[in-house]
Amino acid sequence: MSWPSEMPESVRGTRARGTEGGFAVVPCVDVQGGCAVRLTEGDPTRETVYYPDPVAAGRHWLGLGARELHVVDLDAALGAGDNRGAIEALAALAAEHGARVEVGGGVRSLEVADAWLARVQRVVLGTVAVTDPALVASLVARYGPERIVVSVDARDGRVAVRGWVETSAVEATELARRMAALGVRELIYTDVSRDGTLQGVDPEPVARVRAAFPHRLIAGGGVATDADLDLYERLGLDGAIVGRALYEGTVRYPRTA
Ligand code: AMZ
Repeated sequence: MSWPSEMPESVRGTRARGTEGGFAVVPCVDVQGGCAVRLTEGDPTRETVYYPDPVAAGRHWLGLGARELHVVDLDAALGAGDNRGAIEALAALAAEHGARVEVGGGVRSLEVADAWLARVQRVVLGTVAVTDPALVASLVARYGPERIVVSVDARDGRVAVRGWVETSAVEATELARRMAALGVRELIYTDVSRDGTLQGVDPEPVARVRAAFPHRLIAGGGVATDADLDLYERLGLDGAIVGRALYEGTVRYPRTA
């Protein structure tokens, strides 16, 4: 593996922080039943459809200058089919705009990861970080840490898996440490109980993960206003993935400093 855990803290810190210049705000396109949606607290029955076609959602954010899109196949995460065709079309559009795409949801085998990584820049791994860490390590070894992102989605401090239907016994901070030791260099941390609620950010859990993971850390949700983005930035995060607040227009996009 190219990132031994014995690497001195100072080197890891330098390498990990600020390498991509500034705090990133990444629009999220969640896909369920072929539509671009947002769920409330990840509950598939509490769905708001924002665009009937994910490509239209992508066109909107790319048209506003997005350099990166975070795309989730919710049906695949929930084990209820998939939206591969629609997401491939969205990825093709992003490529035309020179924008980077990361895809998560149902990436739980080498074959699925290989298929996505032939089409998009990065995959996002959730469930397998808990159930199959050896797969995470082999993907990092095969593709390099810049193409493998791990999503730590927590409910009351414990990691939620399989479409957030199950809550594992593993603590978010413990998983963050384990992933760093495996060579993972970017995490997305999501507070499941705030996702899609426009309640605003609870700084404590994310600050604990910040302390546990000395590399690139992105907040996966919970943003309601520009003040939440400022708070994440002050906590030392490298960016935030924003869904409902962007679709509802409660945060500015693009964000100017
Ligand atoms: O909203 C949900 N119920 C949900 C969701 N957004 N469930 C999973 N996910 C996302 C995770 C991560 O990006 O945030 O799916 C990905 C993980 O999927 P998997 O299949 O690897 O656990």
